[in-house]
Amino acid sequence: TANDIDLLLQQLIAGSIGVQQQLIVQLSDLGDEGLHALMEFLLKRRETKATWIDGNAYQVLYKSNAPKAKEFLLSYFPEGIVPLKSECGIDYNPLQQLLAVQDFQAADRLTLQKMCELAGPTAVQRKWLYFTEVENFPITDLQTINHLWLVHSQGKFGFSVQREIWLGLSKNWENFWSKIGWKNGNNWTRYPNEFTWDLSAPKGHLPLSNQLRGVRVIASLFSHPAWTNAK
Ligand code: UYC
Repeated sequence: TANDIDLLLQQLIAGSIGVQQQLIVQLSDLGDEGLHALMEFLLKRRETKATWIDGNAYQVLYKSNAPKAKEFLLSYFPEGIVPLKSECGIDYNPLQQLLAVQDFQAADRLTLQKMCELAGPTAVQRKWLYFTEVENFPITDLQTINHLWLVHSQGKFGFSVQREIWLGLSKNWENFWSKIGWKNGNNWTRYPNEFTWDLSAPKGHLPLSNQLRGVRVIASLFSHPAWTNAK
């Protein structure tokens, strides 16, 4: 009944993350009324920084075929729940759309593409990055890309997640690669088929950084001020 759903909504607003995650699943099975509660939830949280719980609620609405949900998202969240800020006029909406449907493989490729765009036309042609280019990336853009990954992966994927793991391993690359599933014993995980393109992957598995040309790019990414300067 409407009362039951209202109760679920109240619990969703007040609950711990684990409870919230379950309630979103529950509400997503309750048809239009459940979707409506999720809309209320997103509206209530609009002023605060989006977390992966908001991401979950958003994804349910985004993937549902309910016309009301479509209409709602178009009017209130036409570009998703993460503000797509860029200092370079880069459009991150295609990335948010891939992440909203959790097409992590395509999102991974587009992430590299967007970072090449950040680095400029020569990097776009080259299709990979120099570490010196990464150093000059604007904080805003890296934070936008990272926030998109975080929010749409239940906090599992993103450069900041990888960086925390790497720091926790005293910056030991070998241990880091094993931990995030890029290496198994002495064997590198082969691109693309051996990587795991869904949330069953180890924490920090995505996005990928090809190590073929060494660790300087990823090291530069991890020492970027984006992760230590709140903005
Ligand atoms: N690849 O092994 N990788 C490629 C990864 C390495 C290699 C692309 C990640 C190790 C070659 C992506 C890992 C290595 C190519 C990744 C990994 C290697 C290639 C496509 C675990 C050999 C080009 C986009 C660290 C020992 C030819 C891009 C081909 C591509 C990612 C080989 C995303 C995370 C050191 C030869 N590898 N790469 O950036 O097959 O080129 O496409 O990192």
